[in-house]
Amino acid sequence: MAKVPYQIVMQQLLEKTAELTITDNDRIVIFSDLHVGNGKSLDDFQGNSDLLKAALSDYYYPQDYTLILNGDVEELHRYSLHEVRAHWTDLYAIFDSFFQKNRFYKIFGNHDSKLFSLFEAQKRYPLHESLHLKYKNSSLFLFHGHQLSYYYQRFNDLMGIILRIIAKPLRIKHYSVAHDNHKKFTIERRAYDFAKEHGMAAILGHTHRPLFESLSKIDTLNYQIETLLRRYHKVSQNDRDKIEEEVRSLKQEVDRQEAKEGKELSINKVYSDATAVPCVFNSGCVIGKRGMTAIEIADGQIKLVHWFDSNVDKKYIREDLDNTTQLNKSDYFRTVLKSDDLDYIFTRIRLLT
Ligand SMILES: [Mn+2]
Repeated sequence: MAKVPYQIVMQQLLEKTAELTITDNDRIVIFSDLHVGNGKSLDDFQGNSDLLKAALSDYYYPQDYTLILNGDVEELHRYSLHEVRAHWTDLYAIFDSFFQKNRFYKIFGNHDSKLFSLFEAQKRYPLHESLHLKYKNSSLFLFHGHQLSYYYQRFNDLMGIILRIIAKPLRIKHYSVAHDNHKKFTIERRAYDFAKEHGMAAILGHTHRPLFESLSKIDTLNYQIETLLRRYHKVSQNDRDKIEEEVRSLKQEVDRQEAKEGKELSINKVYSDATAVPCVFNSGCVIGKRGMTAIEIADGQIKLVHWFDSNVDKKYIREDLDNTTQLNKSDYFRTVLKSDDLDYIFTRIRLLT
């Protein structure tokens, strides 16, 4: 079959990528889409900046994690690199501490792609377009994700101009693919096809929608509902009442999520007649209203985690005590949303592709 442009772009990306071999002793944390600005009121990063700094310096750094930033770190469509670096010196000091220990990788996205054309000395850190993590005989391929869209390849420079000229004076906050469900889906679907074709796992950002094993939050909620409904007829009346209650509350959560995000197109729904291959992961973003998400790889496992400030969000403290831990004595918490063994995931990818 003839290759379409994004497949050619992705193939080249894979061929020229930097490689990093990891073992069960390595710990990796991946954040993407920080969109760091100038610290003023329109800076999308401002809201969770203290949360990120605390998570990095008080949790990931002391636990020997390697930090990977998977694109859209600086918001250079709106701000100059100079004003970003001048304001967030403490954040760069934290990046420096990881870098000095040789535990720092920076990948660029579409909002910070300007860095690529700078002289090495101006970049501050080596800059990658992608990173190939080799684990045993398996591969995790990290890239920001804008490479999967024609639109961003062709019009990225124009978008920068539009944001500077129009959005900034009108005080429009973050404008991105994050708000367009169809664009998100196209990118996820292409990531899925690419990863599946190569028998690898893809880890991206860009859409701001967290994915784990190719499933979104709504997919996961729907799976939970399915599982409960299958059990319903096999259990006692007493348990049925409990199941009914649980199903109603999950359904409410699906409705809330859809009201917020719009009805989503999902990899899972398109492939509803087949089993979704667990080959796409997305770290979400750092600039969420209720906190930030990240992907962790440690001790042979991969996890999707959510960090939040208990003054902003109490949901997980109420509901998910087992998976939620407090950061020292701060107001910050980390909750594990999903986790699985890498060996199990790669066995499924191998057998299902
Ligand atoms: Mn992006």
